[in-house]
Amino acid sequence: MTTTHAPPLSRGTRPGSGAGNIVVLTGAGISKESGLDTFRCADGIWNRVRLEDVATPEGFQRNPALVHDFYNARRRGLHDPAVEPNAAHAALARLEAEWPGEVLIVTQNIDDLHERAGSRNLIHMHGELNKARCDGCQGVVAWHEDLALDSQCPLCGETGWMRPHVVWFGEMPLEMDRIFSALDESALFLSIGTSGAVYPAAGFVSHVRRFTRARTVELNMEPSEGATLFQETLYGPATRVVPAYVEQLLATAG
Ligand code: BV8
Repeated sequence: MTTTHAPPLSRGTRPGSGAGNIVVLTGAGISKESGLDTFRCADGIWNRVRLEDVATPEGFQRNPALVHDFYNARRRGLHDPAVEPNAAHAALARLEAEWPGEVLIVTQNIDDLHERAGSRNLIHMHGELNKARCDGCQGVVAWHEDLALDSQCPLCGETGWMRPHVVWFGEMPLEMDRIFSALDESALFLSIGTSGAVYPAAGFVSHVRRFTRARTVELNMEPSEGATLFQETLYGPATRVVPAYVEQLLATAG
């Protein structure tokens, strides 16, 4: 585990001074040790399937059955009893419960491991595998089994309009206003388990540096594409570095 430390911040902006709010961005790396694949690692999803075919509206238009198969396989994988929240998810749920200020998790992940670990203040900016959306009535419903072209919308009764409630490339991520409001009020921005390859999430650290005095920290297996933008970095498996960092943070809580 390697660590780089910036000079201590001036008093008042030091996280843990009581009122400091924390925004935590997570990516696929936080779920890796729970048995879920990442996207860009050597054994990642985008090395097995083209994102243009399964994670774009054009791909869905071209071959909806292929896209349904892709997300059905991932949804079934998520429901495997062996797939459970890990110590990193649990540490973030503890941080939310024990930190004196607000803690918001903004996850790029579409799995439900943060919720299952106990996190409540959570935004899935790229959608959720356990939800489906009807392109007919725009209704969003819980969905745990396979989706297909002839799936019926439980809200409007139409068939042929159901799709995964997932944000594809070229689509607007969810709850962006709420995310930027939280970033603007943050005293600490943590980025965990993300390659920093996908925008607008990858741009959050630049936004925080430009418009706030928040401390920026990256916890990852290896330097992300935005690593140099972080004042502090800790590298190693999330189940090791995240609990250690949360422990240290709570020890400083005012
Ligand atoms: C949009 C679907 C605008 C769900 C995904 C500049 C500004 C704005 C947009 C763009 C821009 N430049 C380009 C764009 C377009 C595009 C984009 O960013 N393209 C990239 C490829 C350049 N962005 C978009 O299209 C976004 N939409 O901008 O809309 C708009 C404006 C007006 C009107 C309409 C629209 C939408 C982006 C969302 C796309 N959907 N997924 C799904 O199938 O899951 S993104 C996909 O990548 C994943 O979902 C994931 O969320 C995301 C990021 O991946 P990571 O989570 O970081 O995973 P990755 O594998 O890359 O990295 C894992 C990391 O973990 C690694 O660093 C690894 O070292 C580490 N790790 C591994 N093991 C461990 C570990 N760390 C700790 N412990 C371990 N054990």
